[in-house]
Amino acid sequence: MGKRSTENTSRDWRGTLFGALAGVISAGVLFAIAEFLSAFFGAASSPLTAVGSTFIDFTPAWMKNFAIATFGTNDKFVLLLSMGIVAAALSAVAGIVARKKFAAGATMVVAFAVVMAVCILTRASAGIADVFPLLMGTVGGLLALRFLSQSARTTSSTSTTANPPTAAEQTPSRRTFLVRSALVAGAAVVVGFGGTVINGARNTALAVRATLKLPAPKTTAAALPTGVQAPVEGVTPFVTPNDDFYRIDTALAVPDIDPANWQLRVHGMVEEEFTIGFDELLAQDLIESYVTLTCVSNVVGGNLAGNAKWLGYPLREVLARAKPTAGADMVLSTSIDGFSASTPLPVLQDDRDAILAVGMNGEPLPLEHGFPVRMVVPGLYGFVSATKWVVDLEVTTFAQSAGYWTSRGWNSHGPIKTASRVEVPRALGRVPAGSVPIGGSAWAQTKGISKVEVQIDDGAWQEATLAAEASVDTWRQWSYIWDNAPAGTHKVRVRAYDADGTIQIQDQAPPEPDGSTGWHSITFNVT
Ligand SMILES: Nc1nc2c(c(=O)[nH]1)N[C@H]1C(S)=C(S)[C@@H](COP(=O)(O)O)O[C@H]1N2
Ligand SMILES: [Mo]
Repeated sequence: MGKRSTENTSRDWRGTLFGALAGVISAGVLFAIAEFLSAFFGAASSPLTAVGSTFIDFTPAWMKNFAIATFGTNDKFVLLLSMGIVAAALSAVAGIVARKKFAAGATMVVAFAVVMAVCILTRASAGIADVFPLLMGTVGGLLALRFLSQSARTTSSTSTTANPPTAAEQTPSRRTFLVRSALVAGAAVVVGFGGTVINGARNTALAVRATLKLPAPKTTAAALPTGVQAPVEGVTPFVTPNDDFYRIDTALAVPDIDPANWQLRVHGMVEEEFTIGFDELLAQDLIESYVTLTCVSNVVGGNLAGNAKWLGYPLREVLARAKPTAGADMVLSTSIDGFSASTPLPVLQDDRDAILAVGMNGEPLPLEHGFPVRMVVPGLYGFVSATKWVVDLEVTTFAQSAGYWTSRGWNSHGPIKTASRVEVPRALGRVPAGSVPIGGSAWAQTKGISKVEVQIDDGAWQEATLAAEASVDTWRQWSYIWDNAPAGTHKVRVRAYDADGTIQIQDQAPPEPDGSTGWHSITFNVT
């Protein structure tokens, strides 16, 4: 190989790299413009949100399961990161193609834009105007691609001809390309960042929530008995602060609902169809109660559970007003973003505190937890009961209709299974020898916990001390002091009994399709 051809190869390689860079930066321009404009057109017009949401909706149950089990409440971050990587790879290819033949690369970009437009238009709350930001972004992205791919093209020599590259095609153009790339990329970052800031500033729900005063409940929650918190340092707080409350939903962009425009439609198999607005809802007799929410995706020992003091209006009153007709056995609740849950009708009519919640731990619901109104139903996993941003209740039948996750492989009815977990010591933690405090939580919502037992290594099961019970709808803490713990690696296992004396299921089962089972155990070191 002569020196000449080696140079050409390295120039080709560099040209390809520049083409790829031109593609990625142009995609950045596309998304920056689209996200910026979506601040004015509404979240439904954001291509990133629409593509991600569409992806979530088509995610098979096993993958959702895997994502939540692996990434927990970081699942959305991982999804966005993966989307970013795929988008970068595709746009790099488009850039490489565009450097050789602009029309071909541009066609690829337009094809991606069409796919994104379909994602936008098929979302629950989208209208035709919602493709405008994407359209403008695509125009901007194509202009950037043409500009940058031209610059990238001149950086490689015209190696197919015998003519040596002219000076203009060589050294200066490499710098030119990099400078132009940096300028375009910088502009995209500024526009994208500006869009994020404006988006935050234009969030109506956030602004309204900040000054919203909720009425006092007609029926207040009984004061927490002393001793609901097990006397072991490191056990989960009995009441979960709102900021620490687990969040699980399919909403990539948190719905921005102005309570002034919020309405709940109650219809279906009822004698009295009606809609209720936010002010009217607040004017009803509200009740307050502690309820522990649990996610069906929680693995044995997992932390997808939280306990809060909820304020809201009993769903049994809502249904009493609507008067379900004979044969109805389910209420399909739907959120503004299209998520839905199927709740057995009798559960919403019995005397448990199933509510349309407006308050959480003394504040209006946080945006991520359903502002302005969500459902909270003691005893059922969230996926069949806890619809956030709820706007529609349809009284129907299980035979006729199905909730969001039910049509994706999960059960239609979702009673919470009795569970218990060890929280202290931490798994693989180190504790000093002697008297070792052990503690955790257990739950059997609507029934209550009657007994918790622990087993150290392979010893006999010992009864733990139960903390005070706040209500049968909340979790209950337990503790156990292991005296004279010898140094070494040890295992502790826990199991709970509900109020009927039924023992928690021992067989290990994964969350899908109706909740995990198994006795939790952890290993720790006594030093
Ligand atoms: N609108 C909407 N509501 C939803 C969901 C959702 O994806 N969208 N997820 C449900 C699930 S699976 C659970 S476990 C609870 C979680 O409520 P949290 O995020 O307030 O803890 O919300 C439920 N309500
Ligand atoms: Mo869930």
